Amino acid sequence: MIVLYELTGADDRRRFSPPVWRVRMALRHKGLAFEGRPWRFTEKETIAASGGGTVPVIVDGDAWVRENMAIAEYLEATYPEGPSLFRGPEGLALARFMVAWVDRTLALPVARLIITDIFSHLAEKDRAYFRESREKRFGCALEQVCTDPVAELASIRALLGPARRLAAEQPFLSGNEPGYADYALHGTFMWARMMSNKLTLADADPLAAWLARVDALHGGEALRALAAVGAA
Ligand SMILES: N[C@@H](CCC(=O)N[C@@H](CS)C(=O)NCC(=O)O)C(=O)O
Repeated sequence: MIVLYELTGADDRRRFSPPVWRVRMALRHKGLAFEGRPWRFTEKETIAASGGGTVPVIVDGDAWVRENMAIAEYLEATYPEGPSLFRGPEGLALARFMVAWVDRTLALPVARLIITDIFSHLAEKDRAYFRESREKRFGCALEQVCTDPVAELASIRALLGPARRLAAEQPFLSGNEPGYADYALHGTFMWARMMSNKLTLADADPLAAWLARVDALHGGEALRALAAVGAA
């Protein structure tokens, strides 16, 4: 069975990595059986055979695959019989764009908004590593990273504009059916909601309806995970 290493907080059920959520949804989408294995920042040696120190990592028989987009493409190529994540080369291109857009545009501001909440949910053994590495990245104490959460949230909502426009015109970012382009953005909302209550959408926001549609997919995979940690 495929193993997926999943970044977790102190509670094993608090799986919060955005790219890992993309892969979890992709595995469900393709109907593949897998075991999600809790992994923490300081357990680098456990995934060393992947050639890197970040998750997602999957192990499928002898194959170790890392990097969410590479894993999605691996799953699509290796298990063509399951429902497609891309539905052709244009869908693959859209998914690649969506991954790049989310990673380059949204990851940093969302991290700023929720960073102290992330810290508060981490396992004790991960805290010093997280504080040191993120304070180096942001150039200040975690507590100083977001001085104006109201302005940060407004700015994130504005950044979501292109996805909002798509969501107003079609049920999924991938079109009439969900695909990896949807999971690319959905992972960010899983990250935020598993760890914090600060990333909210207005009720009338078309993205709120889109999020509810993706949350309900695959037997309510996302909803179950949120409920398990008291987040939904
Ligand atoms: N480009 C990678 C990014 C992976 C990544 O940065 N993962 C984070 C969790 S969201 C991680 O494992 N970080 C380990 C660390 O910071 O030491 C992908 O999309 O798979």
